Amino acid sequence: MGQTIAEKIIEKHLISGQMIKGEEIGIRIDQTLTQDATGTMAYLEFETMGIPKVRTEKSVAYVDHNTLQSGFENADDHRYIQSVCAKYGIYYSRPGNGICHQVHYERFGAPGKTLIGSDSHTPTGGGIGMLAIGAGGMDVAVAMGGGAYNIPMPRMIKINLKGSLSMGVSAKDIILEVLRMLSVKGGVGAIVEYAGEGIKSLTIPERATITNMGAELGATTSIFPSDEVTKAFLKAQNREDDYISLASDEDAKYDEEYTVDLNKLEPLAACPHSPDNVKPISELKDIKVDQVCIGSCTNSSLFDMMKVAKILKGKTIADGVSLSISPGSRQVLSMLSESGDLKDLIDAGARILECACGPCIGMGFSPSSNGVSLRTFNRNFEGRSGTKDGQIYLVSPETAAYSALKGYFDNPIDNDTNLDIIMPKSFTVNDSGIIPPLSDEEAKTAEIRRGPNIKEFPETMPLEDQIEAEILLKVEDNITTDHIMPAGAKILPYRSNIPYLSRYCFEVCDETFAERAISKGKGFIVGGSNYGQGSSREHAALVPLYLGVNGVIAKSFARIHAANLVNAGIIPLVFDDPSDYDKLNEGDVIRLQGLKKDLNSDHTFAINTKTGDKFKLNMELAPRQKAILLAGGLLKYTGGKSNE
Ligand code: MIC
Ligand code: SF4
Repeated sequence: MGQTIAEKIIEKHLISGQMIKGEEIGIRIDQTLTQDATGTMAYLEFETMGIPKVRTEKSVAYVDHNTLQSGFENADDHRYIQSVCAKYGIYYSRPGNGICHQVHYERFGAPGKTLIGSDSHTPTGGGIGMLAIGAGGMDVAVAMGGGAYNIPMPRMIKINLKGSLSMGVSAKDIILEVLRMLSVKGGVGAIVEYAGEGIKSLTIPERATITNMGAELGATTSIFPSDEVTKAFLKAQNREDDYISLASDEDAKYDEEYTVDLNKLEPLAACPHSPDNVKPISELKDIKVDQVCIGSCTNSSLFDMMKVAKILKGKTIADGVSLSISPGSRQVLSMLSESGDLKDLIDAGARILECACGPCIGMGFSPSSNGVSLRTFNRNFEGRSGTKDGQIYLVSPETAAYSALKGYFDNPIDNDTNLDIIMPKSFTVNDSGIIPPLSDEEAKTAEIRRGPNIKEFPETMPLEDQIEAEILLKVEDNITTDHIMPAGAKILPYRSNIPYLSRYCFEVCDETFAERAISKGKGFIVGGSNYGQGSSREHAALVPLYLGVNGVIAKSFARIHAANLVNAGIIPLVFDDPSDYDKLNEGDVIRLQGLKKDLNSDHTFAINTKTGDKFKLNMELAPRQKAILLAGGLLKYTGGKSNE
């Protein structure tokens, strides 16, 4: 039987399990990436494994999130990461060199390879035909040590792209349309493959925009074929040798198929506060705009920036608008300065920020009270911008640039600037922002440099047979890891300091949560469906662990977060009957008994000691995950196995 692109890559990398949908498989990982906000923790975890050198083909540590350095904390963490890289054979991408996903596909990614990254937008690499998956830091640490990465074998979704985009309609509008069709839950447990004649006209940066926001579908990853466009891109990056051609077989079987007619597509926006709350720009025309931010790993390529420069050239942004532009990488910025496009951006009134995540993760540039902010980013969750009432709309670079000029939403198709961009035949390659690994000899004497902001991470514990504890918090559907463990300029510097971070846990939902959890010393969280969507931050599991949370009961979980909970030794429990959610209240006490035995039968019965209600909870976990819970978390499980 024919295979999909993803199935071909998985088969080549399969270490354990069978490629049967839903069953756990283990795959060999060729490359890993980390960024600094999750990297410090991932490397602390890697260090506990006692392995002398990474066992991947290539591992890269990027510094792109915490570049504010307002205190010693960030700079110390960066120094720690750099010293770990020197010691363990890892490439170090310095602050200012660019956003991990953008730099990775420019300089390291390769079709047919597997990549896991401690960042949920790692699937950006699918734009060049990589099987690129976001994971928690512990999983990345294990992969760096040569261990398999385990996922349930995904189902396959095919999206046919028909026709070609009209002027002013963008790759961002394609993925927004897919989000409108499938929702933030539509991709859970699936790999999304793009096919059809429409892909030929899409450049690599456009494909990367689409695979990047596959994370917002909840998908395991998204992938494009590797074709002549991929080859030309790699050649232009001076990496032609990394090219292989990759396509699905004609008789490949997909579980779901959809078609997007590019000819009919119009510019779209994801409205507050969810990436799937999508509306046509034509319906938003009268909305006044206060702020426009162009950049992030979704839309910060040279291709995007050149389009923006064409729109802004010779014009000035509206009086009431503040415009920020963060180019995705040093290569992008350097080429913009060579071509003169940078001058057009500056002269139009843009504030040029450094090549980093910046406003996307709330590192400055928070909107004014109730401010309307148009962003080319990928997430518009409540509070993520740094203000609770910021009205964040996710749009294409074209919509962002035209609207910055007008001061109101402006539809790119109502404008006539020629936006045809010819991709360069060769990019300016200057890898001075990347420090390669040391030789084995030099690495022996390299020292790890730890700063005082690095605190112990909480000890994970083996699953208890009986848990009786209060429901500390009940939250609704689609709770994000930004709700559970917020980021932003004030807190992000403390990603290696779990005790400090814990004060802010669930702050957006309930400011009293952390204090109450500490005083009780144990408890449950009850969630709706898709609990833990969004970021891969394992802090959203480690912090609740520190606060004493024993289990999370939800209608369903997002993939990376569920894995992070298990890795941290917290049991994820799923309502067998979702209507039982309605019968639970904060303050109710839940009793679970005989959990260890019940783990074998994939379900248990819980008793609400307040109401006497009995309800069924599912624990459909892979045998490996059950063993992790019994061992007391992934590191203990891995340590135990290596001592066997
Ligand atoms: C995000 O976009 O939310 C982040 C910040 O990049 C996260 C990682 C993190 O929380 O450090 C992600 O997407 O995984
Ligand atoms: Fe950085 Fe934003 Fe991309 Fe996350 S989504 S990696 S914060 S640019």
